[in-house]
This record gives sequence, structure tokens and C-alpha cells, in this order.
Amino acid sequence: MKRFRGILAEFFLAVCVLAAVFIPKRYSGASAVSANGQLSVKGTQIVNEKGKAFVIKGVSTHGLSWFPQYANKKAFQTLKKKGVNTIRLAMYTEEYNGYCNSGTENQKKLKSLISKGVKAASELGMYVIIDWHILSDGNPLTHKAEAKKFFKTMAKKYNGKKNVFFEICNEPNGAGDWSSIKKYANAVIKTIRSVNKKAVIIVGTPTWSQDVDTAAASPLKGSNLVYALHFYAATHGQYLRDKYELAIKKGLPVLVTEFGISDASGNGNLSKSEGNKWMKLLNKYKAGRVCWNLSNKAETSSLLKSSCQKTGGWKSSDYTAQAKWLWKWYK
Ligand code: IDC
Repeated sequence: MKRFRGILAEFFLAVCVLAAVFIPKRYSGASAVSANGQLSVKGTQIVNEKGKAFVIKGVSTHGLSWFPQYANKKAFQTLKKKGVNTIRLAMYTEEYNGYCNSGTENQKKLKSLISKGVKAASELGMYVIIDWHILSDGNPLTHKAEAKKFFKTMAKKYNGKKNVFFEICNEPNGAGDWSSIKKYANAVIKTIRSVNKKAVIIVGTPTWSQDVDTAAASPLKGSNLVYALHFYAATHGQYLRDKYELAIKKGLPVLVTEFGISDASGNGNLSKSEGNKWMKLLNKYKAGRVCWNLSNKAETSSLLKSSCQKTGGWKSSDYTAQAKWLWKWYK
């Protein structure tokens, strides 16, 4: 009997040890990247290494020049606990110490912030999007030469990394029509692919990344490409959801790399009801989404209250109404 008890105790111990080794990895401790690996584009979806749909739940920084303090590991770790699996590093090309109009010293600063952000996200097993944030420049061809140089450096630096995405033109608008975007995208994609074959590349669409239907009518050639759709729920309602569904039905892979429930200015009243409609639609297609913006700027699209000075480790009282709405959807 004693001996039997001993064997039983040993067996129990062995089960505990095995559980301690295997369970955390598979069921609790696994990060998004360790569980899903290199993502790719299949049909209209972003899928993991096993070909299963992977839903990006992201947060975008505000401009890295405006709010450099949030590109840090503690901040990303705090977001990870809220269900965030992807960070978008927004680097404006023109506005507020933009990459293309503020000199080489500032370019170095911005590149080191990107390094810091990618490193932090990687250590946490999160995906990370390097965003060439064109806005007032309108046509991405305006800074094509700089973009090619920038993305060549990034593609080399992060070649072989499974968690890095390249977003090559945030929001074309005005003269940035689909034929200009295609010209630009073909050139930049060629540059990236000359080094890096696998990374998912995100291409902006006309009218501040809303005309995914135009892109669907004449998509680019190449693999692992996905098209950006941006919405701000208090401004963009059913007509834009219709465009989105039209594009999906035509087979276009779409990723929402920016959205909010504020109006399109990033401020004004929030529309939770329109936001809920959008989330339900994106869930239906297992589509990724990245919320604008991680900062404490006094505008309703910020995730932190303007009174909050902390750069990570936030508590419930530090978050704005948009953030509280978002965490419910990301949980
Ligand atoms: C907004 C910021 C705001 C900043 C402005 C600069 O929220 O603080 O002053 O840019 O022009 C976008 C853009 C994104 C905008 C955001 C809200 O990609 O840069 O950020 N928005 O207006 N497209 C639609 C909305």
C-alpha cells in the first residue's frame, strides 16, 4: 500500500511537471507571435503559419515626433494585457517634424524610435507595423525617393523577423489617385521585395484610405499585399461599410490600419453605436483593425486622458471613453 502510494505520488509529480512545461506555452503564456508566427495573406484574410485566420487587434501610436514617450515596452505591455496584439508606429512624413521635411538629425531620431518600438514589440511577442504616414503630402509619389530609401533600410534591418509589417502610404488623398498609388506601390514593393520576400505590405487607398472598392477593381500584382481601409465611426457610416463589403466580395484583402469612434478630425463626439456596427462587420470577416491613437492629446480619439502623464502602467481611470469602449471589444 505504501509503495503504491509512493508510485502514485511520483506519477502525480510527473503530471504536474509536464503540465508546468506545456500548459503555459499553449494556453496562457503564449504570445501572439509565438503562437502564430509569420503572418501572410490568403484570399481576403491575414492568416497565421498554419493558414488559420489571425485577427489583428492593434493600437496606433500618434505621430512618433509628437509623442515619442509612448514608444516604450511598459506601454506596449500594458496594452497587451488589454488584448492588443499589434502596435502601429506612425511616422508622419510631413506634419510636425515629419521624416521628409525636418532634416537628417530628426530622421535619425525617428529611426531610433522605430528601432525602440520594434524591439519592445518583439520582446513582448507582438506584431508591429512601420507606418509611412503620408497625409498633407496627398500623393505618395511626392516622397517616393525617400520612401524607397527608408523601406530598403527597414527591409534589410528586419529581414527574417516574423512580426514586422510595412505600411507604405498611410492615407493618399487629393492627387494621390489609384493610378499614382499603384505606380508608387509597385516601386516601393519592388524595393522591399528585393530584400525581404515575406513581410506583409500594406497599401493605402485613395480618399484617405477609403476607396477599397477602387483598389478591388484593379489590384496590384504580388503576394502578401493587403489594402488599407480607415474609418472614424462618427463620420463614416453605412456607405463606407458598403464599400468595404463590396471590396471583400471582390476578393480584396483589407486591413483596417486606422479607426476610431470619434469624427474624422480625431475629435468631436464619439459614436459607440456606429463603432459597434463596424466591429461586428469586421468580426464577421475576421478582419484586423488598429485603433487611433495612443497619446494623451486633448482630443477624443486619444486613448489616454490629457491629465494622465504616465507613459505606461495605466489604470482604468487613466483611459478615455474611446479606450474603455475599445477594451470591451479587444477582450
Ligand atoms: C490627426 C491627429 C491630430 C493631428 C492631426 C495632424 O489625431 O492630433 O493634429 O492628425 O494632421 C487620419 C490620419 C491621422 C489623423 C486622424 C484624425 O491618418 O493622422 O490624426 N485621421 O484626424 N485619417 C483620418 C483621421
